[in-house]
Amino acid sequence: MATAVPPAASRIAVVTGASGGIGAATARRLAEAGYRVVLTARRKDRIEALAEELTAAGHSATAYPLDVTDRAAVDEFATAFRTVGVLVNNAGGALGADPVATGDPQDWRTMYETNVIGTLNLTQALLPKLDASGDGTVVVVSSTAGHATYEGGAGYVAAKHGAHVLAETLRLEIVGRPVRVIEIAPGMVKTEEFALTRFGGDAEKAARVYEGVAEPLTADDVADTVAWAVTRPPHVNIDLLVVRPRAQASNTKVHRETR
Ligand code: 8X3
Repeated sequence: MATAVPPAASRIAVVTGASGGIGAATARRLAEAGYRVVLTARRKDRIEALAEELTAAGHSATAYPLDVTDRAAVDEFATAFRTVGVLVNNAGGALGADPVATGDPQDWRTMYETNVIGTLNLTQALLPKLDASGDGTVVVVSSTAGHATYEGGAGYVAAKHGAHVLAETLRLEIVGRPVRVIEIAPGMVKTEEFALTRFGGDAEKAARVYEGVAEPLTADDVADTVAWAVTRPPHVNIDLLVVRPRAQASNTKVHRETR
């Protein structure tokens, strides 16, 4: 017999990296779906502003400043909850686009820390609470970089492969428990910060990533897939959802319009 979907209203959804881009858009979507959203990110002012905006719109939203790589802080954060319905591991990002021959090892380390260890920290700390909810969902927002490589991408690709493996392995290990593990792997998404951060604030280099691409995905396009996957009935596990703009056939095959 199909299990009824528990009402979102009483359920908490924690979103990491909620200060902008996909994280902020996902928090909005989940709030609209009725979840009590908890926004986390390092930038307190941004998550507080979003929490206020969502609250003013009649949703339930709170902000909790958090660095996902700080395990002690993550453990302390977890004590705030008895149960958690949804954890969206979105915090992460890319640094640099150098070839393997010249890439900065510190960038590689930082990417591993944020994309993999950050996801590990939150998942470990909240897994008992997700279990306790009776119907928990862990979402890992990975990337198409977690599935295939491209020149200049190795540091980020390695980290995102790590996030992908974490999701796959966790799903095997906790089967039988009331927690789903969903991986959403977006391709080219144009957000205000992803490419800018990758290129150390160089706006020209950042703009080149999307040059001639008619319609890269937006943060909301990805948030829509996260919300869709999360709101399926509890027995339905969307293991992996790859989402790209129509103009992108693979990580290395992108249609660019020339003027
Ligand atoms: C973002 C996709 O192509 O920049 O996660 O690696 S890509």
